Amino acid sequence: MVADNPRGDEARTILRVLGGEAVWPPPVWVMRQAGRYLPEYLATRAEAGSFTKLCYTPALATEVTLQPIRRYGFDGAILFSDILVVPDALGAEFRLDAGEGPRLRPVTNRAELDALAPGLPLERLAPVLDAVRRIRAALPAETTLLGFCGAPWTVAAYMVAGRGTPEQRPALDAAERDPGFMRALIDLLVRSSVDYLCAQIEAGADAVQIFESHGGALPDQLVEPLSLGPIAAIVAGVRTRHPGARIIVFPRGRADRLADYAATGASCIGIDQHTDLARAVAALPPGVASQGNLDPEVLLAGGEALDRAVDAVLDAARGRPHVFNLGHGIIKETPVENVARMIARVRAA
Ligand code: 1CP
Repeated sequence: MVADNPRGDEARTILRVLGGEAVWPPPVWVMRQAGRYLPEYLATRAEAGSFTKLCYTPALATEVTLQPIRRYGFDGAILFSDILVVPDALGAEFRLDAGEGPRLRPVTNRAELDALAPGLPLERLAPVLDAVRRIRAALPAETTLLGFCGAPWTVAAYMVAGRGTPEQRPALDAAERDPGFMRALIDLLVRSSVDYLCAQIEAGADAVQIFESHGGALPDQLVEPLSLGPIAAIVAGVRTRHPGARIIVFPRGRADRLADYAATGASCIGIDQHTDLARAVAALPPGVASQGNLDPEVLLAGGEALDRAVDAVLDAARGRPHVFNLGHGIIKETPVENVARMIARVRAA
């Protein structure tokens, strides 16, 4: 099979699920699977000295992307990078200092927006794209490589505040005070995301995920203009250049609008742990895959509680296209053996 199909698409079970096939047992990967719960990640990060150096040094980004694949044989690898490399490339100066969250130069008005690049300077992301090529070349044929970006609203929330904030208040205030500014910022991020995701696909990403991690902070009336519309524009823009592109949309905190997120053209919808999975999948059209939902706290706890939670996800997803994953990123205190236990149970389904 692989001989007839050098890209190995047929062997890549996540890609088959994203194409609407109910592969069973479901393929598995974990959000933030390359990260601080892994001793080998901590060692590489300490050697690198800074998080941005890890992101922008192709050999290091490749190494940490591959670490969880070597340890667990996940069905998917996700590029080690961050959603904030896009504002960084635009000129907003991303850094992550020890013990603090991410920091950017805040963009709060038209003048500060006009000081950024008018479109994504892709050459500034050349090391990331180089990492994508190296990772694809190093991965087993059956492992799906996922690229990603943040959804415009989620990225804008960091850009306006210059940092993470609990309820995205600075960005919500900006949207209210100056809707024209917010529209222009979102539009820049839509165009940048299309270029960035297409470049990742051209470098070897098999599929891409759009993280709307702060979707839940939006009041109802802003979901369409600031989240659904921009995501639909990215999906359409990517498919103009790559008609078959497989795209996962993760609208965290938006259990109320899952069918609307599916209508953006997404191949798959990520489901957070606060959503009832059976009800969520009932809201999706049959050809649209689902992903996620296992509570990261239960993975942290492990034991029989973990087994029961894994079974509950499997029961709700049985018979439909589903990618096994968490409802959000893995918690850094998670024991490595709990991840092995979870994968073994999924694969025995
Ligand atoms: O080593 C460290 O201390 C850095 C911690 C860290 C890591 C491991 C950050 C800083 N980013 C990452 C990697 C990362 N970020 C990946 C890699 C691939 C993976 O294994 O999943 C991905 C996909 C992201 C995406 C990302 N960055 C999101 C969306 C996903 C999510 O978690 O909701 C968000 C919101 C960010 C911003 C960000 N970057 C880092 C942190 C700690 C944060 C969140 C900060 C906050 O909101 O306060």
